[in-house]
Amino acid sequence: MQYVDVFNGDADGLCALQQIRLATPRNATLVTGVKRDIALLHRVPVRADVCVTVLDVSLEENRAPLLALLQCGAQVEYFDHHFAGEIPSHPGLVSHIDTAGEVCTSILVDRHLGGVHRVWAVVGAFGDNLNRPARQLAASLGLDAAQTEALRELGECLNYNAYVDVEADLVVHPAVLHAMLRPHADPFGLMDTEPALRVLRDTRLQDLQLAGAVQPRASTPAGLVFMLPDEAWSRRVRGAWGNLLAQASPDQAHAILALNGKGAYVVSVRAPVARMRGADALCRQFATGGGRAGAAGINHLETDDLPLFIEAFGRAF
Ligand SMILES: [Mn+2]
Repeated sequence: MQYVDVFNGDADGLCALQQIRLATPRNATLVTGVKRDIALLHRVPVRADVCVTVLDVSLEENRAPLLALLQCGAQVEYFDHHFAGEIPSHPGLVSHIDTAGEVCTSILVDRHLGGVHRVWAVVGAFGDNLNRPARQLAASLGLDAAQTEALRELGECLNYNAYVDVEADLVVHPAVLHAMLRPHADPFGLMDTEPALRVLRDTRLQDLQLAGAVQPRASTPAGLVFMLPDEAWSRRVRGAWGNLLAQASPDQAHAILALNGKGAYVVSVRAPVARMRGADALCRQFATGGGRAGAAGINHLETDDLPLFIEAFGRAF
């Protein structure tokens, strides 16, 4: 039997797999990538003697290769919290899918395992920005404030790593991170003893410092528009920096632009935290825009359309 572990390379995917492999050690082939690389199942060989564990990637996005595997006689166990569409009914598939708001894959695995490696579910939930459930799980373990804070930092650093567009911008490949975490049932102290994690922590801090020195490109009564240089650190920092800006100035909207590698801008917009609305409506005025009321984006804004965007931003909030 060939075992394959397919997992999202972010904190939630890593911490879901960590719990499973601590509970059931198994030498599996790893299939993973950056956070937005979610079509992963097509990389698994379609054979009857393959046993696949899938973590934290949408079933809907992986439906065709999943059906091919099941039809071929493979065994698949699937844990996820993203949109799934109709879940196939097949004797080869065991699914643990829950798309409720305050759930992530690490929490689903924690439920499945009866909490035996819950400390890693706390790390995964913090990484997926689910602070309330993460703190509840930490409290159920009797962790104090400093321990909880250490798990939050670990989760955020693991997540920071995966938040890039392409593998070339990763600080550490998620498969390498998995191998590094794997021997450790206890995450405390890892941040200080594992060189790769120290690199992640330092990189994140340096990137945030570089971003903090960038002056706004435009300032409107509604908020600020920033343009980041075309550098790897810009691509890593966008999401984390947007969150920090939003928290630091809750009455202001923020837009962060950077080149998208195709001669145009990619745009992230955050509505003012104090009134989480308007970001999606703004972005949908442009052909490749979309998202949620509080956080939205445009994948491809022609550089000539920058003044148009700034004007629309000023009116949107
Ligand atoms: Mn997740």
